[in-house]
Amino acid sequence: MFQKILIANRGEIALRVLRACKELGIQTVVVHSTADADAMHVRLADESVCIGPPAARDSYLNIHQIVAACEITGADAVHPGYGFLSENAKFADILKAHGITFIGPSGDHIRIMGDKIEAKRTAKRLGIPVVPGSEGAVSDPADARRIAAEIGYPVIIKATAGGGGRGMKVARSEEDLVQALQTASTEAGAAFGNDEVYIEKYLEKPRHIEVQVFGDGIGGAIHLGERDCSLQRRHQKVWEEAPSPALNAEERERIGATCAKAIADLGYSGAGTIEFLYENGEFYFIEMNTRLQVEHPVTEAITGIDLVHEQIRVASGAGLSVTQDEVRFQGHAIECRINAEDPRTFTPSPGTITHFHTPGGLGIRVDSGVYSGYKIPPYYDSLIGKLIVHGRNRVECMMRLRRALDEFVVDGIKTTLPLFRDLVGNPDIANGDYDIHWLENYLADEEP
Ligand code: MV4
Repeated sequence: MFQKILIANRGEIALRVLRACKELGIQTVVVHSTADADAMHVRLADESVCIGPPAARDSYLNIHQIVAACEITGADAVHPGYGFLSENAKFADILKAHGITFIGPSGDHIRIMGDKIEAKRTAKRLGIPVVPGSEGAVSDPADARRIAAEIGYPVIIKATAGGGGRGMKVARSEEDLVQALQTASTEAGAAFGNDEVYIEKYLEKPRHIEVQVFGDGIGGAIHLGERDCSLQRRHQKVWEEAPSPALNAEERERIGATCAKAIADLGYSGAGTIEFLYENGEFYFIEMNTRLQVEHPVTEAITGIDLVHEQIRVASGAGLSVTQDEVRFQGHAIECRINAEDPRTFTPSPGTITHFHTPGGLGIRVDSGVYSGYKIPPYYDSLIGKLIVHGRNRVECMMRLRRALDEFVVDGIKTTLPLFRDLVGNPDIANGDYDIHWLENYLADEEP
């Protein structure tokens, strides 16, 4: 097992990883920017190293500074959290070259999944159902026309280097197609330095359902069920739940088993998330994330498994602490992302939190690094905490969530809490009746 882990992140996830390290009796080092000297995880860590100014590119994204911090402190592993360097293949490779363990998959597996065409080709080869579309990149308008005619309109054009919704264009007819191809390619070139695009059948009203997988690093793999993350705004998840209100036990078992087998065959190591669009009872692979996700606590709630413990175990060569047969899904969990933002316009609202009071009681978990008197710096994303609620079933979970939201106090800044107080009372949400467009439509209708 590792002696000392360096946490290359900030905010609630840095604290989350720190807690797992403490439970495992592993020494902790945190790296932080000058803007984060007052952060809770910096206070709680055994050691801390200031690695640069506020701008992420000069601190949390500065590979050389982080490697130097490892060398100085003698850390033998790095947990990257999510965002920042968590899906940077070069970072994984450099750490390895320095004899430091990257707590995550190999650089090669990160690279494959970072290329959306390569990811899709790999998924298909491994028996995962994919969205019908072009086999690879498309640049010739004549090829595009032929492929689109084959799969049928509407189609969507996506950037190979994209992901997270950037650089996509929908074409509803052959007349739109050539223009969409041109625009998507130009935008992709400008945004990612790679103008390659591919074509898929456009699904009109799918749900976003993702499967949590874990490769044990020694040839095996398990799945931990799915999360429904359909409630998003501008490709930012707002509310996530497990299990998905749309799936039955048989569908869950089938897609889970397919994903676990694929991950084992790939020889993948560590936590992963296989993202699907789900429509009319069918799953369609879109992307795979090779990191721990923000919404991992809903999976922890329904399985009782600590995903960060498992990541650390697997990275150290100890394998997983559970077999697939030992995984039991219990009850229902919902996560609300509490952002320092205006609840209607989502404009960031940094500043000082004058009062912070979190809800408690049975089935309530709050993951947050903030406290009364904490000043939210303006340089990073606006997530200040996550409320995760667990109940024996979805109805109980919703009752508890409503109560917990009433108890939650964050004064001094604007937060998205009022949005969740609205959502928890909405009939569609109560019924689990929503797709990937529901929230944007709801917000558009609510506008004054
Ligand atoms: C799609 C799609 C419809 N059809 N692909 C957006 C983010 C990226 N991960 C994939 N995305 C989509 N891909 C096909 N073939 C619709 C979306 C999409 C979406 C997906 C998940 C959650 C929210 C979304 C919002 C708009 C569009």
